[in-house]
Parts: sequence; C-alpha cells; structure tokens
Amino acid sequence: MMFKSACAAVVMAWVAVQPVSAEQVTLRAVSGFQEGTSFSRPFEAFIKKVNEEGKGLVRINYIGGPKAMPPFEVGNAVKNGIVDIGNATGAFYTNLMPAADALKLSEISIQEQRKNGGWAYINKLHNEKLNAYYLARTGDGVPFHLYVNKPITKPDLHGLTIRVTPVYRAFFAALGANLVQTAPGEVYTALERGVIDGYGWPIQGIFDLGWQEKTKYRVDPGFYNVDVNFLVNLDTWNKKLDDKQRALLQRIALEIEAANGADNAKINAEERKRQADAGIKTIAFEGKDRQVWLDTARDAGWAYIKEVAPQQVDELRKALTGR
Ligand code: 173
Repeated sequence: MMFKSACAAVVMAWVAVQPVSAEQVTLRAVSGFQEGTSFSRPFEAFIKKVNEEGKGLVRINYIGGPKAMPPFEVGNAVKNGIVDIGNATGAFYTNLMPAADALKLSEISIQEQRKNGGWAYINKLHNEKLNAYYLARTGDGVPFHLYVNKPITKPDLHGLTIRVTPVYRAFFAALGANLVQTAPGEVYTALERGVIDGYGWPIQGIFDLGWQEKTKYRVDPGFYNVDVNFLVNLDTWNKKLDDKQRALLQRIALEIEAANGADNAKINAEERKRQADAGIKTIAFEGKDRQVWLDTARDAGWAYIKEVAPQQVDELRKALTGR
C-alpha cells in the first residue's frame, strides 16, 4: 500500500515536470466562397491536409461557406474569434481594413512578398486592423475580368450597370459604369432578372454558380491579381496554439500557397477554353484601348488606396509591386 502510493507520488511528480504536452486543438473555419468552388478549393485542400497530417495535434472543423456566414462578415468573425480561421478576399473585409483592397494590386508573387518584407508589413496591418495573422495568400496569377451581356467597343462603360465588389469599384466607376454591389451568391439572379448588364469576376469560377448560362461576352485583357487569404484569429494564433501546432499550420499553408500559385496558369487556360466552348465571346481591347483599360484599372485602384489609406499607400506599393 505504502509502496503503491509512493510510486504514485513519483509518477505524479514526474508528470508535473514534463512540458504540458498539448492536447489536440479544434479550430473552427469558414469560407467566404461557396463550398467546393474555385476560391474555396485551396482552403479546403489546406483543411484536409491539416486534418490528415495533424492528427492528435490540430483538427479543423469546417463549418462551410456563405450558407454558414455571409461573405462580408468573415473578416468580422475572424476578428472577434467567432471563427478561428477564415478564407476571404481582401474585398470582403475592407470595412475593417481599407488597405486590404490594395492586395489585388500586387505585381509580384506572394513568395517575393515574403522575401521583400511585404508580407511582414501586410501581416502587421492584419494584426492591427483585423486581429488576425496573415497565414497565406492564394489566387496569385489569376486576373479579374469584366463580363458583359451588351457588346462594348471601347473602354467606356457609360450606360451599363455592373455588379461589383470593392475590387472593381474604382476602376469601373472611372469608366462611367453604374455600380451595384452584391455577394457572389446574388449574381445569377441579378443576371436573370436583367438588373445588371455585367459583372466583375476572375477568369476562374464563372461555371461554379452557373453564370455561363447568362453571360455573352468576356472583356480582355484581365486586370489585377486575385487575393484569397487564409486568416487566423490572432488570439488563437498566439495563445490557443503552441509552437508545434503553429509550425504545422504554417508549413501546410505554405505548401498550398505554392501549389496554388504554380497551378493557376494552367487552370486559367482551361477556364478560357471552357468559356469559349460555352459560347462566351471575347471582346479584346488592343493597342491604345488596351493601354487605357489597364492604366485606368491600375491608376484608379491606387488612387483609391491613397484616399482610404493615405498613411499606408507608399509602403503598400513597395510591398506589393517591389517599387
Ligand atoms: O466577389 C468578387 O467578385 C470578388 O471580389 C472576388 C475576389 C476574389 C476572388 C473571387 C471574387
């Protein structure tokens, strides 16, 4: 009896001096894009990998996309810890972080941003404004386009009503369009009812929600660069996770980020072909019109950032373009 309790005491003393071996942590995740669609897929691949490779360490409980939470709420949910991880484009959280609208203006890859100090600066802004850690960026190399149902012959959008998010707002406004902001989930109905003459969207993903049925033309060239970001609530990142758990999430996030960046040129080409096969015609601006189109996109984009984030615009430009 005495021997037994002495043994127990020794074991308990031993247990007490061991570093707290972390229990498995469960994190709640949400996506700003519909489940299974183009801009949720990298995030879902991330979750799958974490759940496979992180057994006993980290588990991610995916509560889903816009059916679980409106896209423009994801930033807020990450900030307040309602979820631990969110998948969202900067355009969905400009209410909290106006500078997030600059991410689309990147001209260098996220890998280069990680090297030139750009990522660190953008992470700091996410820390401060969104109470979030900037874990990864996907969508690199994917341009945005204007899709229309009335033919246009020059970079002039007067008389057209176009569906936007903050991504396209300054650019299409500069070309005279009337703007209607909607979440992606409302685009199909808006097209069907004829309340919009077109919409902004990347080269990838128009088939996800059936928009090819209601789309006549794509305008080329594409502009900007998609950012779809993995954001971790900062208290979760700093306090709920230990070094090993953070390292696992970061490693897998970087793997997904790199794989997505490498795949995008091929996916873009497939989507262009698929659009042509579906009967979507291209309106391609060339020469001077092309230059006006691209210059207006970039200049209106940066002018807007200067307006909403004057203290940050120079550093953002350096971070995102290297200049
Ligand atoms: O909804 C949008 O058009 C939008 O802002 C966006 C951003 C990144 C990827 C896909 C859509």
